[in-house]
Parts: sequence; structure tokens; C-alpha cells
Amino acid sequence: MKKHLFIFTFLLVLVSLHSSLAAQKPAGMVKKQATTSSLEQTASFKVLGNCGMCQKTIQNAAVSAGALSADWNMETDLLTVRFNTAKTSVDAIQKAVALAGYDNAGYKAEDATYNNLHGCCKYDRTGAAGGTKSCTEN
Ligand SMILES: [Cu+2]
Repeated sequence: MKKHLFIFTFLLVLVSLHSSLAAQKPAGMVKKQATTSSLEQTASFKVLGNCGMCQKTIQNAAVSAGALSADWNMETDLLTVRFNTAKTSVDAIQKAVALAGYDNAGYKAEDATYNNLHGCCKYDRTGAAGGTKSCTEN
């Protein structure tokens, strides 16, 4: 009986030792995350557009190009993106946004892509006064 108790105690020590080792792992992971976040960058640039539908398309294009977050401001026409510089770039995001049909600070959309946009999304390509906000389908 005493032998059993000894083995049980031994196992208990082993288990607690193991779990304390396991508890150290997440701390190491946190450190790694800090390194990754130093590669994170935020950038803002102009993307012409009209409405909430444009906003969704623009933001989705940015995310599909690797942006961690994307927020397009309908009033200022500014797209703010947060991204990992090891994974994507402002250039790649701007290209993707242009491919979705939206002229921006880096690239102009193909005419054919622009023409395929929903009627209310056909923004003023001159970019004068922040574009025409004529869309009512919000
Ligand atoms: Cu629109």
C-alpha cells in the first residue's frame, strides 16, 4: 500500500512538472507575436469610390491582397490598411483595389472593369471634390 502511495505521489510530481513546462510555452509564443507585430505597418492612401457597396468591394480587395484590416472612409476617400510587411505591400494592395475597379493613389482601374461596376458605384474618375456621392443604395 505504501508503495502504491509512493508511485502515486511520483506520478503527481511528474504531471505537475509537465504542466509547468507546458505553461512556459505560451510565453514564448507571445514573444514571437511581438516580433511579428513589429513587421506590421499602417498606411493610408486615396481610393476613389461612392457608396457602401464600393466600401465593401474596396475593403475586400485590400484584405484579399493580404491586408490584416482595411477601412475605407466614404467621406475622405481614404483607405487605411494594416498589413504585415513580410506578406504584402502598399503596392500589392493598390494593385488589387484597381483590379476590383477602383482608381487609387497607385494604380488606375481598367476602363472595362470600371464600366462593369454597379451603376451607383461609377464614381467620378477625376476625383474632384472627393468624387460624386450620388448613390442612395446604402
Ligand atoms: Cu458604390
